Amino acid sequence: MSNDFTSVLVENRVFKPSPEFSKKARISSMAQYKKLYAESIKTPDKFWAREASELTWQTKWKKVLDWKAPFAKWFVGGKINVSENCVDRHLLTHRKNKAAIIWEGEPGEQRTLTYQQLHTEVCRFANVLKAHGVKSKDRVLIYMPMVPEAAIAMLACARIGAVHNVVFGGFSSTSIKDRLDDSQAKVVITADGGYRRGSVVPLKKNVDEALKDTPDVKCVLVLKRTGQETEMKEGRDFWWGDEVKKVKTTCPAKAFDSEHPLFLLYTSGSTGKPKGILHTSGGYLTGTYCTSKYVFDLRDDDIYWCTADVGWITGHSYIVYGPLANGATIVMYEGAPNFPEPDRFWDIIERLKVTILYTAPTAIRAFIKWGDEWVKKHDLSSLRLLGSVGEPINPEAWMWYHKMIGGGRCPIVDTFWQTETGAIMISPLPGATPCKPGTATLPFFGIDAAILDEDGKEVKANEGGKLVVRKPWPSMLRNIYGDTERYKSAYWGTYKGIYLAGDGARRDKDGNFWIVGRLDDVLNVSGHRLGTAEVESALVSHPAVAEAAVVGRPDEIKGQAVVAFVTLKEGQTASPELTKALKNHVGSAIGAIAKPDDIRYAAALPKTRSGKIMRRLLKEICSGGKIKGDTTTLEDLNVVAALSAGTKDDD
Ligand code: 7RM
Repeated sequence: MSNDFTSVLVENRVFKPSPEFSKKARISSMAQYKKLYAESIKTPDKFWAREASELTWQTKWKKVLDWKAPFAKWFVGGKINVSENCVDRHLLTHRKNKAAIIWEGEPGEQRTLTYQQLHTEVCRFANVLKAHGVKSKDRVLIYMPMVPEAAIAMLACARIGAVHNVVFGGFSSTSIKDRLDDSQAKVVITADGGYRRGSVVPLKKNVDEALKDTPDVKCVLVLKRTGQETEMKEGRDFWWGDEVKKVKTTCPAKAFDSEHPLFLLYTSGSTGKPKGILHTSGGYLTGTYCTSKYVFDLRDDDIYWCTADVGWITGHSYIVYGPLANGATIVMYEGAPNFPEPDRFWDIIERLKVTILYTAPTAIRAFIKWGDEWVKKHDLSSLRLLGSVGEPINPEAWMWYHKMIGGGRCPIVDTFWQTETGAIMISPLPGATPCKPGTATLPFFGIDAAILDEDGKEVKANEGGKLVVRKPWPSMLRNIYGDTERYKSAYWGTYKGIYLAGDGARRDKDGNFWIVGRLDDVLNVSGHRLGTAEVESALVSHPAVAEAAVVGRPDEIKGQAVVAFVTLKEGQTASPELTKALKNHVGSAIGAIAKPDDIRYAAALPKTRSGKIMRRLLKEICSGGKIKGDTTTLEDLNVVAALSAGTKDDD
C-alpha cells in the first residue's frame, strides 16, 4: 500500500491579477513576492521585526524569537497593549474620525462607530470590567450576537490584560458550561438575545442554564439587544447600559508583556473534548496585522466585510484584530445570509459599497444552490477583491464566485489557515499571484510550509502527504489551555520540532498547495489514498449538484468503498439515471478508482456551526449507523437523524 495520496484532479485554468490591480498593490509581481519570501525564510527575524515595528510598542523587544521547540516566545522583552494598537493609535492620525465599524442588524438597523467613538466605548467597558474585579490574566467568557459590543468586549478585555474566551452565539448552554469549567472564567458577557433568521436567540437564558452548576461565576454583564423579557439575578447580573454610565470614558492602555495571554478559543478535534487554543499578544497581533495588510491589501478607502462570526478564529483575526490594527473600515452584519430573502449579502454590498468580501465555501455553495437571480438583482461593482476561508473551495464554486460575484474582475484570495495558526498561512497575494481555482497557492512570508511523507521526507511535485510548517511564526498557538501534553502530541509529536497541520495536501509543479482534506478523512481505496476534496469537487462540477461529501465505508475487497452524500441544486431531482451519470462523471474527471460505489441524496449535509462538513459522522452512519464522539459542534442534529433514517431504508 502506498502512503501517498493519489492526486488526480487537474486544473488548468489560470487567472492572473489585472495590471490595474497589480499597479496599486503592495506586492505587485511574482518577482517581488519571491524575493521577499526568500528573504523572510532566510532571515525570518529580520522580516518579522520589520513588520512588528509598524505596531506601537510601549517597550521595544530585546530578542525577536526564543524557540525551544515546541515552545516559542516572540518579541521577548517587548511590551504592548493590543487594544491601544487597534484603537488609540488611529486617534493620532487622519483616521480619528474614520468609520471603524459599520454595523447592520438583522432587522435592518444601522450603526457606525468611528475610531474615536470605538475608543470611548472600549474604555468605558474596560472600566466596567475593572469595577467588577476583573484583573490581568482573568478569563472572561463572551457569548454575544454579532453586534459592535462583541468587538468592544474583546478589545476591553485586551486593554486590561484579561483573557477573553468567545463562545459562538449559536452554541448551547452545555458548550458554555464546558468552556467555563475548562477556562475557570469568573465573568460572563452576554446579551438578552440576538436575531437570527427572524427569530430571537435567547442568549441570556442559555447562560443562566449553563450557570446553574457553575458557582464560580460571580458576575454576568448583559447587553440589551432585543429587549425581550429577561430574568436578572440580583447581585450577579448587571445591564451593560447601566454599568457604563457609572464609569469614566478613558482607561489607560497598560503595557503587557509580548507573551501575555490574549485569548483562548476552543476548537473541537474529531474526538475528545474541545481544545482551548491559547494565543498571546505581540506575535498574534503582528501576524494578523501583517497578513491583513498584504493578503487583503487594505486601503484607507476600503469597506471590508468578513462575514464570519466573532465566535470563530476568522472573526477574531479578520474582523477584529487584523483589520482594526490596520485602521480599516469593517462591516459587521448580525444575521443570516437568507433573511429576509437569499439576497441579503448582495443587498448589503450594494448599499454599503463593500470593496472586499471575505466569506466561506459553504456560503458560496448555498448561494449557488439558491440560484443566480438573487445575485443579478444587485449592483456589485464596488467589489475589488474576494476571499475564501474554512474549507477547500471546489473549482466550480470558485468559478461561480469569480464570475457572478466578482464580475470576472476581482482576484480571489483562497486563504488556508487554522485556529491554531492564528493568521493566514497559505494564500495568493492579490496583486501578484496567478490563481488556479481550488488552490490556496503559495505560503505567506515567513511561513515555511512543506509536505512530508511518513518518514519526514519532502514529497515530489504532485505527490500527496502531510502538510507541515517547519519554522515557528509569530501568531502560532502557544499551548492548549491546561493540557501541555496534548499540545505536544497533537501538533509536534509526528515530526520533531515541526508543526503538523492535520491536513493532507500536495503541491503542483508550480509549487501551489492543494489541500485535499483532513488526514482523518482520507480515503483508502484498493491501496490508493484519495483526498476527499478532489472527489467532492468532481461531483460539485456536475450541473445538478450543489454540495457533496465523500467518505469511506469498510469494504472486504477494496479496503474502503467510496460513498458520496450529495445535495442537489434547487429544481433538481434524484433518480437512478442521475446516480449513474454522477458516477460516470467522477470516473471521467478523476478515474475509475474514485468512482463512488454509492450515491446517497440528502436534503442537507451535517456541518459544524462554522460550516465545515463533518465527514466523521457520515462515516459512522455508513459503517453501522451509531454516532459516537462529540456532536456538540454539529449545526443541526436533525440532519444526522434524517441521514441515519435514510441509511436504514436503503440498506
Ligand atoms: C480559518 C479556519 C482549520 C481547517 C484547516 C483545513 C480547513 C481552512 C482552508 C481550509 C482548504 C482553505 N480555522 N481550511 N481554510 N482547507 N482551503 N482555504 O477555518 O481552525 O476552524 O479550521 O479548515 O482543514 O485545517 S479552523
